[in-house]
Amino acid sequence: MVRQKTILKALAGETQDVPPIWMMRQAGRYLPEYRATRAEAGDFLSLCYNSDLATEVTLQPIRRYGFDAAILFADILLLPQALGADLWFVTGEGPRLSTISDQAGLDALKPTPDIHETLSPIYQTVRNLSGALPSETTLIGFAGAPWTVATYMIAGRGTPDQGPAHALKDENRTVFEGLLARLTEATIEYLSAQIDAGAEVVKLFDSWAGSLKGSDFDRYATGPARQIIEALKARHPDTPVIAFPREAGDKYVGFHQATGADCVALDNSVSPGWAVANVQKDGCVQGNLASSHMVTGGEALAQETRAIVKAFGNGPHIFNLGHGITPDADPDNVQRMIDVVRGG
Ligand code: 1CP
Repeated sequence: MVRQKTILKALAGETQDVPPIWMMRQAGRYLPEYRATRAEAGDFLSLCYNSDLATEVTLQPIRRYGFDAAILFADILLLPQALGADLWFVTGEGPRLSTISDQAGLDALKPTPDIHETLSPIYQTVRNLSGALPSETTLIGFAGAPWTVATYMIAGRGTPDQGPAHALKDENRTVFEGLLARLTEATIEYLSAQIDAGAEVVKLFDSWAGSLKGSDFDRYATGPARQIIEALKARHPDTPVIAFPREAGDKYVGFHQATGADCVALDNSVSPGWAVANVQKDGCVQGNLASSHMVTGGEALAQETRAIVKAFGNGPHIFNLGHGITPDADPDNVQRMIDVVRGG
């Protein structure tokens, strides 16, 4: 009998003495070995589409820290590119895309089955990783949730308040909802192909869910997540799904049932005590240490890590940060966090 992987146990609802741990953006600029491989690739997108180098950077944090999960190295904005949007990254600023604002722009997107042509190197990375990871390490695939991806496609860049996407929603609901429907359909195919290639778990990142309020949240965050998870479960009933409706606040309550997610990932704006009573009662949760501790370290890092492990310790829990680790983080602080979680 092969012992089941710790991440899969947590996702099956098991409470463990030591929670499994991985970290959002664990392959990233805070690691010197990542910066070296990225320099070799030339730029960020070339790194994403080079299966050998993307495999290498995915493995780097596993080698250095022995995390319980590896997350495929790619980006949520590759899907819009596969649908026909122009995409480039401005150094020091972030992503830029061609924008969609009307029916003609929506109609110009490529048909869903065509996405696999652009995304085939990503599936190759997943296949490489399936063969290369240690037997105890779980491979996580991912995609952006339709709302979050749409905010970038509408604005053409990252925005602090998702203003352009909210404006299109209010001014031309048909185009806005049409775009979300196209993204929902394409995300199902993209994640399904990652699972076929060997992803053992998939995660849906709704990084900007928090700016959807009231019934908008239900329609544009919960609704698409439910549709995607339903379709994935019909095809891949044994593959767990993690949903991350970041900054959902009160809307975290009931998100497991409303979407069918096996695990709900928590940002660090919710307190562990509240989340235990209101969210973990429904199933596995992931999170939620503030990523700033990876910069500042010290006794506060150890104390806060211990408090999170303790608070979530009576139910299924995957230890993680509340958002991605930042480039200014100290790699030694990551080791310290892991040592505390594992009881060192
Ligand atoms: O210069 C570099 O090397 C680029 C930095 C970088 C990295 C390391 C970007 C640009 N993307 C990534 C990888 C990435 N992105 C992963 C890989 C796996 C891992 O976690 O190690 C994942 C899962 C993502 C997901 C992603 N991309 C999200 C959702 C999660 C989140 O952080 O909220 C979002 C919103 C993006 C868009 C994006 N890509 C990159 C940047 C800087 C951004 C944010 C842009 C913005 O809103 O300003």
